[in-house]
Amino acid sequence: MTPDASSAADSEVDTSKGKIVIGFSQVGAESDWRKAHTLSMTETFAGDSRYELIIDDAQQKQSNQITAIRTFIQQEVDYIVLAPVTESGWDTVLGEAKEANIPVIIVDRKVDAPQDLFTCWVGSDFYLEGCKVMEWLKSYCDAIGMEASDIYIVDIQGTYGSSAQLGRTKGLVDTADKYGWTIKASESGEYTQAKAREVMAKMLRTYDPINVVYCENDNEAFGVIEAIESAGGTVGNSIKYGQTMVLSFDGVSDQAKEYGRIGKISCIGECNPLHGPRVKRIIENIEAGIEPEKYEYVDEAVFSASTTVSHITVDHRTYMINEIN
Ligand code: GYE
Repeated sequence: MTPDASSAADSEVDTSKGKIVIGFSQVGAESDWRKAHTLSMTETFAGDSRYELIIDDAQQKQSNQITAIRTFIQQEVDYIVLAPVTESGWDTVLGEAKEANIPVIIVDRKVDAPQDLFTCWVGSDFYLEGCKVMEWLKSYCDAIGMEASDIYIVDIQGTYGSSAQLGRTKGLVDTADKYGWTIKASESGEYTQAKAREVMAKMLRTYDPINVVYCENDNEAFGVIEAIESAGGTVGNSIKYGQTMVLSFDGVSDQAKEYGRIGKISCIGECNPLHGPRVKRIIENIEAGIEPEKYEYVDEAVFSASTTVSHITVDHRTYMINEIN
């Protein structure tokens, strides 16, 4: 934790210096993406003496997030920033923040609460991310002459009920339906390497063949690769010749980039965690009397080291496939 960031447990917040006090309820630290997201927030605000950032780590529990928000309300913070673990279950506590006249900025995953209960949301289009990676798979399979009937996919899902899981799973399911692919199994790896490894090891014992593993984040991909390799398999693009293809999302950590470069992960749908500057811009606009956009989507790329597919199209928009750097 940085010098200017304090814990929600310190219930006294000093507003006397005229600082803008932000209470940030973070989901946890389950993945490299999440750590980069927290760092983006601390780096953005800790270096700026006009702000005080209070961070609460909810350790994946919505009940902890609700408690943190109630503490922020008691502390009379100026803004609440919420990175919600799941979409549902926020109406009551957001109503309390509204009652207290504290603007609530939602980041990353969405809430399914009525729109008047929060100020705005900024994050990624998770459904689009899923569709992009699956369109890459379609173009790749066409290029190597792989029939739909020869593709056997398993889905290592994210935290159930989170926008990232719901959107990425739907992107997979809709595209698989469109092209007649079989999804043999779906189970949550909870966005962690350890859980994904365990789930994949079980799937390898239960289903045969599996030639594509759709991991809903990079940390899950790391666990999946360990499971496949320790069962004697190899990962890569040569699914025609017995390899298992790993697909994933984020593209944030050095390890994910390295795996992308050497082809252990065949395609990565970028998910951008750098929300600190975006939240700051939103707050500065609100302070200046400018109403923020209700929903702000971040533009994201698709990465693959393979040059077999140069571009894909989703919903009439074309995306170039980028090299990983
Ligand atoms: O992809 C995953 C993380 O909600 C976008 O959560 C986020 C997801 C991200 O733990 O790595």
